[in-house]
Amino acid sequence: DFVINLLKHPTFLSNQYTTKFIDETPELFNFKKRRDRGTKVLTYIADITVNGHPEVEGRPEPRVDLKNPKAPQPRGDEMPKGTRSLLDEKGPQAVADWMAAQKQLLLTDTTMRDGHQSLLATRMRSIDMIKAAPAYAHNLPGLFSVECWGGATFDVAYRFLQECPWQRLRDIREKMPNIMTQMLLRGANGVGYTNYPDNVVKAFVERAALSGVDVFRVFDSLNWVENMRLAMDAVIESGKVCEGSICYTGDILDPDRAKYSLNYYVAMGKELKAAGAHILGLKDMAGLLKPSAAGPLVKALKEEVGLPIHFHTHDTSGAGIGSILAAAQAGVDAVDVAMDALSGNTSQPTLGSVVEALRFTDRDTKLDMAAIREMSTYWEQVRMQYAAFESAMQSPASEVYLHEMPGGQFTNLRAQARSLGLEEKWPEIAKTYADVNQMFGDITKVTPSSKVVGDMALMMVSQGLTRAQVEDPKTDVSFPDSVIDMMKGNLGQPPGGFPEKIVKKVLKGEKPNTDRPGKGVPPADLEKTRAEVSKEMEGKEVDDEDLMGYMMYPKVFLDYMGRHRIYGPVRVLPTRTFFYGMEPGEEITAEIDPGKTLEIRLITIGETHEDGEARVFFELNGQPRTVRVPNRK
Ligand code: BTN
Ligand code: 3PY
Ligand code: ZN
Repeated sequence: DFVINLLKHPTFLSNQYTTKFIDETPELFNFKKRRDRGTKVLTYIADITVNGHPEVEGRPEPRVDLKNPKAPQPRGDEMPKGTRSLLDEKGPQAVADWMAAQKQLLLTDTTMRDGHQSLLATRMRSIDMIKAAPAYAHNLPGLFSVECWGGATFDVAYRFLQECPWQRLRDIREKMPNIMTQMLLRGANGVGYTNYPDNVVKAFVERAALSGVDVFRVFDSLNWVENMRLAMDAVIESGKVCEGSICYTGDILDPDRAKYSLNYYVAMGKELKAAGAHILGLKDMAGLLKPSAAGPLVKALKEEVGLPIHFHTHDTSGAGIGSILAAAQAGVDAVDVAMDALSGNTSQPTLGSVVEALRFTDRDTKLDMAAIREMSTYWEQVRMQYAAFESAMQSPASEVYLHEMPGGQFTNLRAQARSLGLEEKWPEIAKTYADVNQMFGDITKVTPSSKVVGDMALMMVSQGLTRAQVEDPKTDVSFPDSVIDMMKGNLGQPPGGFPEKIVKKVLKGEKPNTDRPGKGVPPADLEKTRAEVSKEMEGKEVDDEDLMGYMMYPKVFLDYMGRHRIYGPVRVLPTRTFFYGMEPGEEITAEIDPGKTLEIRLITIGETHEDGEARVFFELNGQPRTVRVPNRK
């Protein structure tokens, strides 16, 4: 049947299959009965058990005695009221007003988004999050919000975790109906790395609001408010909370970085208020806002903009809690923190420590420390399962004030440098990143502009090019595509524009587009695309969530769907099984539908026959099952 045909096909055996391959190879469909989901999941386990998962190969393994993590018990039968209840009953302006009126410092827990994005390469799986959601709802209903969506999580869910990001959102929402969920939206770049047509951005926001996002933190990677309006309007129209955000870079106390001054940020804050933001986000994506600067900045924004302020930072330098406390003293309304076990370094500052630091003060968060410790113990066990994705960063590093890399990029770029054999040149990469920033006119560096700066820096270090050489009109330089794209104006314009000299060199005299990038782009024909994607998937129905997955990442989405057809709902597997398969004699359970569980026992891995296939023997709900998978080892 299909899977057997597929598994035997030389293209699959050589590990080069894609959805296209499946679709362009009709002989695969010479089969009669459809495989049930149980068999598909067994096929996945067999494949991983025999061949290993490519993503964890050669990486540190989790401890062998690690048990499947157990989430804290939700306390009490009744669902306590939280911020979501307020949003539902009274709307987003009431949330903002309530926020401003609170004496206590409000906290957003970022563990399920930026926490693992910054520490574990965004690899946390839905099942580990959904298990925690009831305990959040019952034991920590005083949280302002739980950031659990957007940023890099959307792409990584499809691409590496073989799961649907929308289903993650719906499941968390269902199990945590009382606390606001929060997402990070890259303005006109959606949850991708490039500008999307206006109607796609709008449709994406509408769908995200319907599927369960309550607070949208909207930013633009060049701090261009013009390029944020569309997304902000869509959030406001959806009746959700619009957190228009300033990306913080430089140092307001440094007279040599006059471009990013206190006045600059206040002016941007006013623009965001005029654009309709309910809350002002202060997004310090690299962790550059020093304790000495946080006070004056927050004070000025509070007084002159007048919106409630939500401060986000990263603890890369180790000074994060200092900045949070200074911001709290200056009257910031809410801050982002991560549960202790996923906090610190490139992640957010430590939730429990902020709660303790403010206890018995007028900003006391009133959160339950016992519930926090219990939750963090769970996250600690969860984190241990992802040992393969831990970064090399062992300690905070003040080097961040030199390179200004966002928390999510820092460890990534280091890993990229390692894979290019440039690990020992890291200090040079950090310095070059700073040089590239100056060469580009001193820009805010956050996805996607940070990726452009990183691409350029890696290119320069690997080719031994200096800034002077790159800028010299007489030296021939072949620029990375992302750099050409940004200089063309496809990510919009930074304050003051890009320096003419570099634009001229990169574009070889071609004129850039200095309008809003989405302005000239015709709307996507969504219904036509839906029909095409459906055809591509054998007539399968394409709902709005799938359509938006495709619009953001066409190839990644189709590859995901192709694998889904073979392996089924692997999202239900425990994380260890997903990455490492099973041991002979091991037994696991997986809830495939609410109340319907698969009891899976791996009996033994049989021989690999001449056809190159290994026989793997299971018991599925007590019934013997044999699955054949190609042995690619
Ligand atoms: C990817 O690398 O494309 C995502 C990881 C999932 C790959 C699955 S794991 C089982 C099967 N065997 C492979 O070599 N690839 C798929
Ligand atoms: C993202 O865009 O994913 C970020 O986390 C930016 O800070
Ligand atoms: Zn961040």
